[in-house]
Amino acid sequence: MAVKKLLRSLCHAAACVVLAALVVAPTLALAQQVAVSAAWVRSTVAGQGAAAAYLELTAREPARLVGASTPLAGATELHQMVMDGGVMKMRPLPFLELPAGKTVVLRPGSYHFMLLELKQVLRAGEQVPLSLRIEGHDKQRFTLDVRAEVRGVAAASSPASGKAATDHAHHMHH
Ligand SMILES: [Cu+2]
Repeated sequence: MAVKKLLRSLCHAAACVVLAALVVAPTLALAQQVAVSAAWVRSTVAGQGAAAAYLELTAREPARLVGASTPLAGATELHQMVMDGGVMKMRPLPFLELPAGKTVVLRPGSYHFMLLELKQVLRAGEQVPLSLRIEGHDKQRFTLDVRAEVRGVAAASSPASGKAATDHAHHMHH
């Protein structure tokens, strides 16, 4: 029994070392290939279930922004604002291309992350941890951790509550 247990733990240790070599080392190198700046999230009021997040990315090598997550939201979606019959609407995007050397800006009225199922009110001045998922040109994915500052902006002042209001707030942000 003891030998079997020891073998199993050795196997796990070996697997960990291999994983660390395969995943962690390239991740550190890859993370330096994309610079993130000006990250911010719109503040919310009590009962509001969604908030938009914005930031700027500059990739050294061609890459793709494929998603994000934060412990403060149940889900995070990448969105794009589009004109549809004269009305601005937003739609989910599977990814956003990050051309080499070009700064891609997520800003109000354009690309943004939508933080959904918010677990708390986001007050101006607070920080929201965001984990950005990026896919390198070699299809290897890695995570970039950034902190977004919560900013109070007039458009975020609509009072809202409940599920219906969450959807309402979702659209009020744009
Ligand atoms: Cu949106």
